[in-house]
Amino acid sequence: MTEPKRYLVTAALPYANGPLHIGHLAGAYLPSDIYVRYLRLMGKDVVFICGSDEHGAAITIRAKQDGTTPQAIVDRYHESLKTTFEKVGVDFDIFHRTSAELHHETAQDFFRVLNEKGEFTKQTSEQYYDAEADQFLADRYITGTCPKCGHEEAYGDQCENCGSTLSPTELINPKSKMSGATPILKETSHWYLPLDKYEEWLRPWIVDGQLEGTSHHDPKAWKTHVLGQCKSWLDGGLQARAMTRDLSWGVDVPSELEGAEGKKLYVWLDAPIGYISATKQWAKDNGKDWEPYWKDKDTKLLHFIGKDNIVFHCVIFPVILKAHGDFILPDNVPANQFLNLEGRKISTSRNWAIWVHEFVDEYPQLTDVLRYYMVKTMPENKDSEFTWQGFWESNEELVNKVGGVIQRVVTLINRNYDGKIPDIDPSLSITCSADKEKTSTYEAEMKAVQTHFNRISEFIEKYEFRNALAEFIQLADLGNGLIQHNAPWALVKTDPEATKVVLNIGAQVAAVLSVAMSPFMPQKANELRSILGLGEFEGTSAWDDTRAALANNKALLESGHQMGQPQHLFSRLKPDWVAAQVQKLEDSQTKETVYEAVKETATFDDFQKMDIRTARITAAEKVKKAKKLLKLEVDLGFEKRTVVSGIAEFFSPEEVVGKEVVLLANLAPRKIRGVESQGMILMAENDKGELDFVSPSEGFGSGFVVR
Ligand code: B3M
Ligand code: ZN
Repeated sequence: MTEPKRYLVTAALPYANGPLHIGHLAGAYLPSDIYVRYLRLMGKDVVFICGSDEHGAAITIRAKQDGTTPQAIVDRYHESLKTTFEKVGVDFDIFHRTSAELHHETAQDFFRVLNEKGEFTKQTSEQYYDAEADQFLADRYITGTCPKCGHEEAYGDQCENCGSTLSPTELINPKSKMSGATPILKETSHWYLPLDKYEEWLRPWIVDGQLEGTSHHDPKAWKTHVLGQCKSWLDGGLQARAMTRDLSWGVDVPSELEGAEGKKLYVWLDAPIGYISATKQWAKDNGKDWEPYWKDKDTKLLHFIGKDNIVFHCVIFPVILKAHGDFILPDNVPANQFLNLEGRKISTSRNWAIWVHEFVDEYPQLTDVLRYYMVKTMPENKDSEFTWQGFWESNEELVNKVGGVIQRVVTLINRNYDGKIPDIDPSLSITCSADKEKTSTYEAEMKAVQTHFNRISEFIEKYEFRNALAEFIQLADLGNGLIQHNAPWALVKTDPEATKVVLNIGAQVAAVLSVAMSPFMPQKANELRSILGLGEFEGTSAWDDTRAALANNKALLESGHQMGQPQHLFSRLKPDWVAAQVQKLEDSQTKETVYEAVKETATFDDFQKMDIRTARITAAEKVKKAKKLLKLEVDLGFEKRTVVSGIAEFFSPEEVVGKEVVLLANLAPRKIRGVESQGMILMAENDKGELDFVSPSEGFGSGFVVR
């Protein structure tokens, strides 16, 4: 394949219905940001597109929950997402929004073109309708039991538990998300995109990468799990999919079309077109032309997404682009899988999540450590897991390995040579392993540096960010090993010339590290640049320059170059930090209510056997040596009973005297701790194990039957 002339990189448009959590970051935003930062440092022409997805059920349902309007929701979260991305260093060229007028126009134009070309079919069908909310229930407006896996909270378009694509009528026990009502079926007509019609070219394009008249891609470069998902859809047979909805929030179907009234574009039709409208807005703002980025076959188009968005980016959006004509198709869709958190699925509703804005506001100095750890545990090919222990260990690794080599090199160069890179005799040999007999030279070590650096590039270009990071650590290890084996603080007394070689290489390693870490940890990279007396990266092609320098045996820091003072790039975290973070997570989660299953059916006769009476507690005392028990005197009006009750952990004797209760009066007497208990007070127990009395209203009277 020829070298692309330009790159267009998109990251999935997050719904503007809530803040960003670490799962989002690991899924689409960090990998795309790293890739783009790398391309920029290679001097490539690249535009990095994102924005908020402001339509769809996610927004309207959130508005309903919060008792506000969809507009208020999207305004709030668009801003919040935008600042969060800035704070965590995800550096889009534009963060647009799908509620923008330019987007509505762009999406409607697409719809018109497809309609005029006859790409849609119009179909009438029965769909679920919520009579209470007066609304049709497509997609996420409806939930029910998944017919494939039995998950009870499956959506009308997808089951998040098993990943199946669903349609609302497949759900068992469907329920409206708007009112909780059981929906009825009602007729409605919509514009459909017959996906099966495009199978003929979709298969060869996805599987072989070849497609006449459009850009090609290398199918070998696609991730196995992405290709696998695509193939399974194709094998399952594609079906027509409705591209419009009966909704009040979204992009209007162009009003001149018959039957357009009350119809909106399907959110998954409008959202990916959001990439195009965002590019248009970016071009407008920067005096550029948007069209080559979307239409020129020399553009490399990449969509970074999470795995639940694969079908939309690999099948539906390509069909829309191709059906429209003029547009190129994605070269790759490097989707990531899901990130779990401390052994469980991330859940926004249960607040089992780490919110990015909260973390970066509380620990701004750890932002890049977060990025580093998120890459280390990135779900590139399978689901992975974030743990605070893992975070802590990653920080240690940065302190020991990356911080370690830099700190020692900078300190020793400052101490021995006033911070100036020493001039060296490259023919001298130095130690390169624990075995002192093994020697190396400046040139050989710099070759090894070059190999690591180039491998980092190769891995990034293959979207293998975890491997790239591992290679980066190996580069730091090379520097550490050199310092370790030569002990320049001692060597300087016996062999000052060899010491210069060791520290010179150490300085070159530090300089290469500053470049190599820049896509992953941009803030720390710039801090390191200033320690080394180098300028910031912004607007430079530092990666390509470094590559060229290493290829031409050119030093990155020339002899005599003045570096700055040593400074700690990373700091240790206390060992109890992990436990504190885990505790915080546990404490902040909203617990899901656990209900006991209803017991086996009892007949009315079974129930009739019980004699339950209203009663009043007239005396109470603790039962000795029994934490949980109170001995109660209970008045039934016609007689008094002694009852032993396991409520002492929740009620004191003083509190319960005078309480009106209900008593199972014909329970066979039993001895408890030597006291005969003549009945049982009925108590309610919640899912936390807390007890409360079941009581008639004050003054109801004792001895009466409960039936
Ligand atoms: N808003 C879905 C999601 O966050 C979505 C992506 C749109 S990309 C065009 O999962
Ligand atoms: Zn399922």
